Amino acid sequence: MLRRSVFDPRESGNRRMIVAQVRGASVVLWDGARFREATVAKRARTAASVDFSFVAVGDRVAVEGDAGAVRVTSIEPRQSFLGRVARGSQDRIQVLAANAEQAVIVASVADPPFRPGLVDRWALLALRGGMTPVLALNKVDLSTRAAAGRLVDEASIPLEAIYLSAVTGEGLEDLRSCLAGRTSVLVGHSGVGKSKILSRIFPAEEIVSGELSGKSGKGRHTTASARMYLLPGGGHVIDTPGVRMVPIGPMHYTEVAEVFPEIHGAPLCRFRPCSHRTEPGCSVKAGVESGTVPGVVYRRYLRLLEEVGTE
Ligand SMILES: Nc1nc2c(ncn2[C@@H]2O[C@H](COP(=O)(O)OP(=O)(O)OP(=O)(O)O)[C@@H](O)[C@H]2O)c(=O)[nH]1
Ligand SMILES: [Mg+2]
Ligand SMILES: [Zn+2]
Repeated sequence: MLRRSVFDPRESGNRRMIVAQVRGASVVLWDGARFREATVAKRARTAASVDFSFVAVGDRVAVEGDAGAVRVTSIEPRQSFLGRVARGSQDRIQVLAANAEQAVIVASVADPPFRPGLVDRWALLALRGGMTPVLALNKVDLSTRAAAGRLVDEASIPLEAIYLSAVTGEGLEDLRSCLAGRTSVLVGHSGVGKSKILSRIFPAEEIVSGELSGKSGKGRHTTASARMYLLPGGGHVIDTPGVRMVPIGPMHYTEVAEVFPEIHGAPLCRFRPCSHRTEPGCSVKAGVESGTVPGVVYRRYLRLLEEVGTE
């Protein structure tokens, strides 16, 4: 019989944990059994790429230390990330969440109104970071399920869509089964209901969602920083703060086309690569004429091109 090898201090003192929250210079880690605070060693910080946030929720890290004080010594390379251009910088990526399989893009049918262009942007960021984008259209109680379906159909959103209401609970089971056993991140504009949805899925957790607060009725509790919640059957969900802008940052126009199947899957154009804007012999423009490429899709594509350029 094989004898277990002699005690290696690194086996007990150097373990892997998941970042559940980032609090300035310190982090909250999930060690598989409980959450614990930890600091980040300088060498972990300096080893990270300067182009990306050095630590993000969902990161897997190696730690040293004991029950008293845990320290992150290194951050593992990310399997996937959801990032956007950091404010005030064109080339630094702020990583909202790491290592999730899917990005659940939360939108609402009303209050705030549904904006297909934002769904495209999030889908682009998800695909770029190696995550599968899924749409969760919330607040169907403010309209009807059928009308919500029409919003998505008319915009020709190419994603798997879940329709739900965090208030009535309609569709919540569909979302639950979409999340079960997977690692996901919820993204979307402020006020669409991300936290409210999670408070229905994790009733035991204290999740502050944006009810009007205070005597004046003004001031909303919005999520201040990303946080990870654990699913009982395995997997986790990361709640993120709503962002006002979703700049897609530096990207080639051919990447933009990838988010629109009607454009991406169009027959080859005469010139390649083709920006499908002004080039002669463009099959996408022909498709818009003949109706195989919906006009709404083409217009959203053109709007994104204005941001990335066609050079
Ligand atoms: N009618 C209706 N209201 C909802 C629903 N879901 C959430 N709300 C309300 O929408 C508001 C915003 O909800 P939050 O869960 O805080 O939204 P959020 O997406 O987490 O917002 P941020 O944290 O700012 O990104 C709150 O007043 C909720 O009560 C829903 O399904 N139907
Ligand atoms: Mg929130
Ligand atoms: Zn073309």
